[in-house]
Amino acid sequence: MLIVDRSTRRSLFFSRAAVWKHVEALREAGFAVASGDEGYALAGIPEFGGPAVSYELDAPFEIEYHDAIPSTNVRARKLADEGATDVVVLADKQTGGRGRLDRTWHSPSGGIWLSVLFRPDVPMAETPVFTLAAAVAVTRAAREAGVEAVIKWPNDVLVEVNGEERKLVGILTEMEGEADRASWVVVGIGINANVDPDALPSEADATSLSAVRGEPVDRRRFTQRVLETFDTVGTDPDAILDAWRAYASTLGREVHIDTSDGEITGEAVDIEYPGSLVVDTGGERVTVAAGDCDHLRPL
Ligand code: BT5
Repeated sequence: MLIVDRSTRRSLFFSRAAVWKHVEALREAGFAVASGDEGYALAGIPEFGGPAVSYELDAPFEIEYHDAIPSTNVRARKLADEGATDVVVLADKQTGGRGRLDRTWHSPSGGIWLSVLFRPDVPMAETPVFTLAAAVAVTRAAREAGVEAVIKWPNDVLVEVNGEERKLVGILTEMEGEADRASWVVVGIGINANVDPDALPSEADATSLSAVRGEPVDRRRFTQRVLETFDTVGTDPDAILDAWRAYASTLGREVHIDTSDGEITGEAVDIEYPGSLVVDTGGERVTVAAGDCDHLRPL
């Protein structure tokens, strides 16, 4: 059977049975393949799933998809222990999703729950920059989908609904290694995509892309855009910081931050590599590496 590779224009020869086997595999993965006199043609891509996200993905990640899994971060950490890299664990639903400090992350079906496992050549202390990169990637994808998302330091993506900021995305970055070099990094990103906000905890002040848009988002494309931006922006610290500043709702706001060393209140004035917030407390400028942040009132 003659097949023409469109990119190289070379003709390839396969047996009819080999082609049929591939077409059947595509159909089993949910792709619609039409057959006619001219041969086979791709007629439909599944809404979500591993093959769907891999198809035309412009980023070097292998996708491991699960309809349901306890936690994509836990699975990615296991893959890290086994030596894997450049893998994205993706799920439609999590049954044991985790936030920071072992908080629960609600992950009903219809969301985009994913963890990116990679092995960057950076010291451990610089890994917070990947949380910023993930926030930038999701915010950009949300804006492309018509949702005016903003970033709240350090790890939330929010959107304003009726004058109130509601949480759309949470990010949990985990890593292991020696001080001078991380062995692996797992960036977990939880996106309330096509989820009914009533299925999320009321105290979380959460919303979803579908609730804000009034219609579902294309989860395949959205996931691809997040991974593509994460892959390109993630290697350029200046680009990350510039994009982060442009999307941040925290800068210029009065904030209250709970840190392991105590509480800080003041005006958030800048972000510094690799992800510290600079707060003007009135008397001095304090650099905060980590903490739980509340936006007080607009300045
Ligand atoms: C986070 O923690 O925001 C990080 C969440 C990371 C979730 C992803 S999903 C893929 C990967 N696999 C995992 O197991 N985790 C990652 P934190 O800042 O600690 O916020 C947690 C708080 O957010 C909870 O205490 C709730 O109040 C609230 N919350 C829980 N589920 C939520 C949801 N779906 N949407 C918005 N808020 C939620």
